[in-house]
Amino acid sequence: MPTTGQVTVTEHLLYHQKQSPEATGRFTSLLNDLILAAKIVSREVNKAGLVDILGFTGDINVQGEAVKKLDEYANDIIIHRMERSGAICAMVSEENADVVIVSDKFQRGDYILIFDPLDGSSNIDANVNVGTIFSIHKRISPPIAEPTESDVLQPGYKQIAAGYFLYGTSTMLVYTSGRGVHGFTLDPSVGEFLLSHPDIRIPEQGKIYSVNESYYAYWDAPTRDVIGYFKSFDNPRGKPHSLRYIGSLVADFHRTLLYGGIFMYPMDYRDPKAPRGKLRLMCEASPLAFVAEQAGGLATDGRNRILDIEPTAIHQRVPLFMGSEYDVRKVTELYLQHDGA
Ligand code: P6P
Repeated sequence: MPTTGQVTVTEHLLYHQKQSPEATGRFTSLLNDLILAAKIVSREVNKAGLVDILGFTGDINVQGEAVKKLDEYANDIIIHRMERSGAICAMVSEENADVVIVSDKFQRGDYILIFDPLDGSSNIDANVNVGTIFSIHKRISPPIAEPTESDVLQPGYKQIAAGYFLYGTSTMLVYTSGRGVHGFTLDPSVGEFLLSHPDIRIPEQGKIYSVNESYYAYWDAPTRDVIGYFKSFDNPRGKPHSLRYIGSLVADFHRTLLYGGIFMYPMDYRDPKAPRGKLRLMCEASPLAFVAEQAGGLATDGRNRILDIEPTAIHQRVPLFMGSEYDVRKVTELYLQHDGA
C-alpha cells in the first residue's frame, strides 16, 4: 500500500476491502457517504466566523433559509445523508434522545452508526477546533426485523470501525477499522481526503496531561492523587508533565494521539447525590478508545477497559482516561492502590 502522496481515502478503503474476502463494499460505501456529510459540515463550520461579516442575520440567511445552530445543522446533515446510504438500519446521535430507526422507505443496511455530530461546538465562536466522532457496529438482530436496542447497546470491542473528523486549520479524518489508525487531510482545492498520517502510533509514555483542573474541589481523594502524579517529579522522566487542555474532546484527543500523554475526564461530585463522568460512552469514549488502542494506547474509566464496558443506556456517561499506555496504566495502578488501602 503506498503510504503518502496522492493516496485518497477511497483508494485506502478499497485496498483494505480487498484484504477482507467477505467484504461486500457496503462498508466502503458507508464511509464514503459519511465523508460527504463531513465535507458539508466542514464547509459550514469554516463559514461560521463569517456569519456577521457576510450579513447572515444568524436567524435567516441571505437565501432566506433558517440558519440553525451548527451542531443541530451537522446532526441533520449526517442523518439525512446516512439514512439514504443504503448501509445503515439505525443511528444514535448525541443530539437525539432516542434511537433513530432508518425509515423503511429507504434501503436499510446491516450497519449501526453512533455519532456525536459536532463535539466541542460551544467553542466555535472562539475558532477552536471541533469535530465529528463516529462509531460503527454491525446489527445483531435478524436483517428483516426492525432494529432493536440490542443492536445499538453493544460493547466497544465489537466496533467494526471508529474515528473522527477534526475541523480546524485543516479538516482531517482519523479512523480505524481494526487494521491500525490512519489520518487523512482534506485538500479543499480538489475536495479529496489524502493520506497524510499512515499507521499512527501513540508514544508509549507521554509528557503531557490534559484535564480540567477547575474541578479539583469536586474530585474524590483517589482522583486528586492520580492527577497529582502527573504534576509530580515521581515519574521515569523525573519532572512534571506539561498541562494542555483545549476543552474540545476531539482536539485534546488528537494532540494526545500524535504527541502522547493522557487525556482525563474523571468522575466528579458536582452533584453529590449522583457523581458521574461527563463524557458519553457510546458516541465519545468508545470510538476514541478503539482508535487509541489501535494506535498502541489504552482507554479506561480509571479501572476498567472502556471497550469492555457493556452499555445499559444509549447516553450513559463514563469517567475517561485515555492515551499513552504507560500513563493510563499508572492511573489504574494508583486507583487500585487506593481501593486496596
Ligand atoms: P469541561 C465539549 O463541551 C465537551 O463535550 C468535550 O468536547 C470536552 O472534552 C468537554 O466537554 C469539556 O468539558 O467540563 O472541561 O468544559
